[in-house]
Amino acid sequence: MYFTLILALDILFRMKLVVVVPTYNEKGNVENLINSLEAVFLKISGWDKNILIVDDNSPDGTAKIVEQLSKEYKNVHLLLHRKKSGLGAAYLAGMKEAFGKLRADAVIVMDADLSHSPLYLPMFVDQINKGSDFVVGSRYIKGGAIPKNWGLHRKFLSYFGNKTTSFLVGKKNLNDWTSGYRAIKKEVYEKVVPQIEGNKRFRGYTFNISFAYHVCESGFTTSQVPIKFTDRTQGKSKLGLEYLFHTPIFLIHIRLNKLFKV
Ligand SMILES: Nc1nc2c(ncn2[C@@H]2O[C@H](COP(=O)(O)OP(=O)(O)OP(=O)(O)O)[C@@H](O)[C@H]2O)c(=O)[nH]1
Ligand SMILES: [Mg+2]
Repeated sequence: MYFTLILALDILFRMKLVVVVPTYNEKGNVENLINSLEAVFLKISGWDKNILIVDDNSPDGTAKIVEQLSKEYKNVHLLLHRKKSGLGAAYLAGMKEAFGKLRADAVIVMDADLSHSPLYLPMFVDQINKGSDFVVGSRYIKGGAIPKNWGLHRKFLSYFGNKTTSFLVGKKNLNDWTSGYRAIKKEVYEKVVPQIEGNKRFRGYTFNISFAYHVCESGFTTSQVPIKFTDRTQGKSKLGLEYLFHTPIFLIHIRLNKLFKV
């Protein structure tokens, strides 16, 4: 009786975590990802753990695999869009569903291609438990890494892109502004999203930079955990060239705003 009561109270007061994963043509990765996440969930206590896949009607049938797995795992959810509308839109729709319908207290956003190892998940939850509002998986702090086999141009763009961003936005508390592996508390979502959702130009990498910038500007407690980013082995990258145009525009905009405020 006493044990049942404790169990009931535990379930009632447990915080809810939703891992939000945007997918487009990830049939070679999604099952592996979901199985790995379910295994890692067993190492995280005190949270009700869930997965939300946000698929843009991938032609390769990713959603079918997720639907099948959601019968096996009751904590797997699918948000299916009719057409491809970009990574930024998928993040926004995923967070809206997670914090709204699924009643999440915190969300962890990650890629489906296993470049973001599910094994790092407990580190993010640990930081949230310790009081962080926003946690970034960083490749540019001690213990983090980018793939050795990346071409020089990609290494250069990623490393100096992040350094330049830190300098231009005038914030030194984050080292990896473009990282798509992050934990976000509900308070952060509610404050930041109204500031950025109208701007359709900021998708993908620029979305991540502008989201992180507004988190820092709003005075939330941020922290970083080191991640070793690995290249995908299945499927193709959807990373386009849009960020080469949109990111500098965003950074110039922020810089000019700051100059005119002074
Ligand atoms: N729903 C949705 N997901 C997307 C879209 N574009 C990319 N994704 C997903 O977003 C995640 C990141 O995309 P990737 O193509 O891996 O991009 P990246 O990790 O920045 O680049 P790589 O290092 O080359 O893999 C993956 O899980 C993709 O399947 C989109 O338009 N809609
Ligand atoms: Mg990737």
